Amino acid sequence: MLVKGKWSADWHPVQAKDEQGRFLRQTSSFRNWVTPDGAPGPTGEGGFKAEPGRYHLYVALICPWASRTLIARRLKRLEDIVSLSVVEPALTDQGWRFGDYPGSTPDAINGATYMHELYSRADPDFTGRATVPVLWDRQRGTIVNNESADIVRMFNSGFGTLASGAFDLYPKALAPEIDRINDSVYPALNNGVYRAGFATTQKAYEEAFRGVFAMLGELERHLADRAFLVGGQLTEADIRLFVTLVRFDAAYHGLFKCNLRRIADHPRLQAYVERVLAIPGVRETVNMDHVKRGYYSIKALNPTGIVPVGPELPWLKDAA
Ligand SMILES: N[C@@H](CCC(=O)N[C@@H](CS)C(=O)NCC(=O)O)C(=O)O
Repeated sequence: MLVKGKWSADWHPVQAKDEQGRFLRQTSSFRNWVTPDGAPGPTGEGGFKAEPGRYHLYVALICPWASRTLIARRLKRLEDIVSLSVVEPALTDQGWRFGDYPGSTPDAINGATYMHELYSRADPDFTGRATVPVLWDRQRGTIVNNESADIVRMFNSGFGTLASGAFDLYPKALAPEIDRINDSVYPALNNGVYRAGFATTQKAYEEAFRGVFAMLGELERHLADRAFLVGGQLTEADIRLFVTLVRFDAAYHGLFKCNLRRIADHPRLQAYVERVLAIPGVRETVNMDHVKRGYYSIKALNPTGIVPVGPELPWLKDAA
């Protein structure tokens, strides 16, 4: 992580934990918003007007949070408006690195080798982890926002008429229900799998494990008479659930010890994953090689770095 803008090698994925051994995720620290006219958004300051070619998105294909933003960028047809860099799948001793691993790109905008260079460029005193995703402003040479939930909403409506595509990912009428679902799916499942995987006590692990499978059961029931989570249409709630489900059998079931059942054992969730994957553009954002290589490179959980060959995922072909 960075300490006052300098890289500190004293890094460990389970470093942040509470006194019960529970994994704690760092809160995001850049919270400005791109808006059609540059007015301030719900948090942060103004001055970030939507303009073609001004903003750049940094992602890791292993990362579910970054993948949310990648899907939203594609569905809102912002690929020509917001450019993209993809880091290599394995976290190095200096965090995310740009390179030539297949499916990765160099940093054509800032010429950085490591993601942390962008954080210290944006804030020379930054202390914290250099996480993805990052939305970068080329004009002001700084990070606009590093919170995926915000970036998804910015891509949905902050770019005004520069965005197109048939989706409204956060329709006003559905917002309360979307927020309600997000608020229960995030702690129990999206972050719950990490809390199981990075727990350092049996109690913390079991607590997270139970939450994960209770939520999967609840969602399996919820989807009995619905194609999507809210309002019969794809919304951000689906994007946020999908990125976790699509990684589950290949990464969380084994490495994070979430092994009571697979998604493949939940017929409705399995069909739901396939339904979302069939939406044009979504499949191209999923790269299972990056996902497996990335998760299984976490040394604290897998010291040998050996990447399992399975499981077979017939419903998913690499396309990214
Ligand atoms: N709140 C952030 C979380 C992002 C996050 O935790 N990203 C992870 C990858 S999945 C990361 O970059 N970790 C690097 C590190 O912790 O050093 C968001 O949703 O955007």
